[in-house]
Amino acid sequence: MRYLTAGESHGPQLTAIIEGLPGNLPLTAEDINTELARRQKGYGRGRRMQIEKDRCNIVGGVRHGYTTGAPVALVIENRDWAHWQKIMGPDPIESDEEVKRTVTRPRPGHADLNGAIKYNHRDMRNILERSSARETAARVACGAVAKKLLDQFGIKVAGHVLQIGEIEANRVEATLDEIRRVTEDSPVRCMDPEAAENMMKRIDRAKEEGDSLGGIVEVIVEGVPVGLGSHVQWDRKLDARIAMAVMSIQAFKGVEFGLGFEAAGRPGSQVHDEITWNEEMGFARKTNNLGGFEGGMTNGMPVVVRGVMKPIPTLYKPLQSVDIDSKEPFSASIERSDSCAVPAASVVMEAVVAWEIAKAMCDKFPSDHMEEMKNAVEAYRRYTREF
Ligand code: EPS
Repeated sequence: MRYLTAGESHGPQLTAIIEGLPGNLPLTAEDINTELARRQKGYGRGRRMQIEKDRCNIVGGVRHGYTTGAPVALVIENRDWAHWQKIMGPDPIESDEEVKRTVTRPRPGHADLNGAIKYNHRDMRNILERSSARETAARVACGAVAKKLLDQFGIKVAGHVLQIGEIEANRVEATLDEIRRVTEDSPVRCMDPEAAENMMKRIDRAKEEGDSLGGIVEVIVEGVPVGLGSHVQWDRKLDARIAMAVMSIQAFKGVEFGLGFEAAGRPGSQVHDEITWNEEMGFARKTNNLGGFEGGMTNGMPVVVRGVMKPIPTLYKPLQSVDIDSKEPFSASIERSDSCAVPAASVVMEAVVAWEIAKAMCDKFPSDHMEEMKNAVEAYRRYTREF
């Protein structure tokens, strides 16, 4: 199973094609739209989110509410395209025609300069339009399809925000359903209400100061069978694949599982999770310090993964850079931007983690249709319980 996305931030639309889904998976545009709406919320977003109201059109691979087994094609229109048609249109232009909103001043921390050098563009709009986090709408759409698949097997995914700027949330004991419910009502998708208030105040201050904020997001997946991924080859380790998926989210700079970096400071006796067994459940672990992975394989405990997002590079408080034409130093020009997109990133991270788990399920239980896959998963779950 794989997907590709295409489309620019201010182009006509985002497009995604998903290949390899089993037939007979129930799927509607509404399933996807619910997730798209979740991504659009969040304290700290800029004015663009008032323009967009993301809706997904399914334009291939689904008929009468079920996948057919053919590639699933998804389209999300950019409403803002109406204002950008001349600037972003695909047709050739006259050589003397002035191109509006040409970008020659790279933002520190953005893809602008590296991309311009790599692809030989004097207008960095050719880079920033695609590197923009607008693309995450397409990934959330694909993640919604993955969640729908996981749902068939009782596998649940939830994300929440642990930190924005220097404000850290206290750990709250909660079930996955509680996390889903509470974060949906929190403007910063945080389980700790006091920290949430402080996060919002901190975002207000960053906005006033023309600055931006990053943070930490945690995603938890429950109901995952033992043995997804494999220890036998480096690129089959599922934790490694999830790490790549998380790092591929725009602005993400770090990933950890379970205790993560904290494990470095503890002796082994306080890191490794003791093994238990009972008749009903089979094997389990007393704790989950390793975040659901041993040897690149799931161990049946919840997958717990955290991602670090850097602050968005588009700043109202300009940093120093150099114009690529004049080579003169300048203070970066001011562009419309979000001051904090960490709450939205929580939804994006859920999507990419869900995708990797769904893909690993399809790798382990290759099936042409859902009935076949359900039988295979059920038989395997029985086998693991009885092992
Ligand atoms: C983004 C800049 C802003 C964000 C955008 C990502 O857009 P604009 O340049 O149009 O103001 O709003 O995010 C989205 C459009 C989105 O859907 O998340 C950027 O440069 O990455």
